[in-house]
Amino acid sequence: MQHDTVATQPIAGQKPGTSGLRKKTRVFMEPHFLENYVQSIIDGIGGVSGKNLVVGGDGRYFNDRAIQVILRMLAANGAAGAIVGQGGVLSTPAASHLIRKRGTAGGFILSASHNPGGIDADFGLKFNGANGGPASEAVNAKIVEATTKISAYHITTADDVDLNTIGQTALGEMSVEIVDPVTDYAALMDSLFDFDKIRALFASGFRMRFDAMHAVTGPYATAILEDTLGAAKGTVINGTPSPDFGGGHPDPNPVWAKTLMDEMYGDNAPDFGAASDGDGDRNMVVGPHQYVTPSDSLAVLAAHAHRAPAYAKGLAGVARSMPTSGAVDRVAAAQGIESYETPTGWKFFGNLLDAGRVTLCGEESAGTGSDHVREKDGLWAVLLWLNILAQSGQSVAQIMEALWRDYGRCYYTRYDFEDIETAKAEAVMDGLRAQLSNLPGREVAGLTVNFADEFAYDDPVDGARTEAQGIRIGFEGGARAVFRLSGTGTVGATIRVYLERLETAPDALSLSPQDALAPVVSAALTLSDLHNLTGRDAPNVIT
Ligand code: VG1
Ligand code: CO
Repeated sequence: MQHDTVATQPIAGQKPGTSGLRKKTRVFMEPHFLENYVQSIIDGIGGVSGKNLVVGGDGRYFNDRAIQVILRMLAANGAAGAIVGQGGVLSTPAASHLIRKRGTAGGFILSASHNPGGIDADFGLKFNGANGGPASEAVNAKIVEATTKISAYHITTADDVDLNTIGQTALGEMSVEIVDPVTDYAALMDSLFDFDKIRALFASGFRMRFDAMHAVTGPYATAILEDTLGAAKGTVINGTPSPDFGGGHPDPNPVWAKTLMDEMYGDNAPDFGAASDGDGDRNMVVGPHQYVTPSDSLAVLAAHAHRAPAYAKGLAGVARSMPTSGAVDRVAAAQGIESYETPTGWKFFGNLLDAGRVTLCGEESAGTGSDHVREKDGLWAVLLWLNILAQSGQSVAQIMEALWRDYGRCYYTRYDFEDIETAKAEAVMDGLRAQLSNLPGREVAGLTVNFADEFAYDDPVDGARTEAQGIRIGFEGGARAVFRLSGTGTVGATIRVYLERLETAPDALSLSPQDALAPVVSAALTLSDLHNLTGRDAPNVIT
């Protein structure tokens, strides 16, 4: 078999500090673009000679073509073997599990996650390491460096590999194994949860709706919820993955999962609703007439995880990303376990999980997970919720009421200002940065600032320091506003404003989140001067 070496120049343009690359699909499809980035990953991780790697993606437009290129490049670069999800499909948590289970050197995951798919939408590619998690900051830095130095890539000339037939094949010297994407993942879920209890819950008439949003979790959710656990046929909606996610935005939040929200807030709502994102690592949970914020969901899982077999011995510790509300900290404090605050992005949980310091972790952006894999895991969170509901006999409303009564309620919302000119977004952040030291003691919108800083993180395991991870402004009484720029957008800059307010008084636990947060919103917008600096008077998305 012939291997070609093709001369190229640095074009990938991965920004330092980011994991993987997300770009417009058409950019990935430009001649040599994908090849250029794949070779940069291979060079950045020290080559793939003799290594085994997992390859799979969320099935979005260009997934199958990109996988053929990656396989031909792995073969040309001397890889021993590739394990590929049938049809080129693997959810991100399933890929993480496969890397761990098969002990591979890592894997290539093709996804732009919650970003829309299609030829005019977004595509993405990232590398996960041998622990199954997103490449560490150190490995990412090497990949970024490789993108700036690349001068050639290696590729095999060969026909396409048949990705649809399960079994062993080969591409030149490299073995290729096509595996069922669901089997291993479903077995892992079975090992963590009490499937008999959940089966009994469904058998008792418990009704659920799971919105797979035309994305990768459809086959996983159908196999596990309907075929294994006995949920009624039709429990899973939008369950057939499509290359453009049915023209939708596969982001499980109240705005984009509107079909599900309408049903859960309508007459005769099911007992439990959930949704997942493009690549299956995020989850949204909603009870009848009751949206559960991801920050609260993490706190619920921490408070009740012991009800599931895998966590019956209790948790080693928990971790949350900095913008996530403090709800889980309050649960951890009550259990006498450590709660870590990390920068945004799952890669920062990796060391804590590997070192056994934490069992559960989560982010306000609808990501929760545990030490069972090294990615957030949408369906896992839904199954843990189901296990908790089945074992406790409580409803979502009862679980939430008890959480707020026992630990106080962290009202929470996030405002996203999208597609802002980069210079204007930087001006907002610079403006805040410049006033940080003058803020403590200042009163804004009836709230007094008690601390203000720019978040930096010292990894407790390897000591690595990560700076400039968002601006935090705390107010007396436990309210907080956080500002940061998104690292996953593909057009302009996105400013995220995270707003939170803690209430512990029994008569303040059932306010409307909007009313409860109004003063924090007003303080945040005043302090940042966001409207003037960006010309935007309203966020694009409120979650
Ligand atoms: C967003 C979320 C962050 C999440 C990241 C990847 O990042 O805020 O919490 O880890 O997406 O999630 P940013 O930088 O845009 O705020 V996924 O499901 O898109 O891989
Ligand atoms: Co995702």
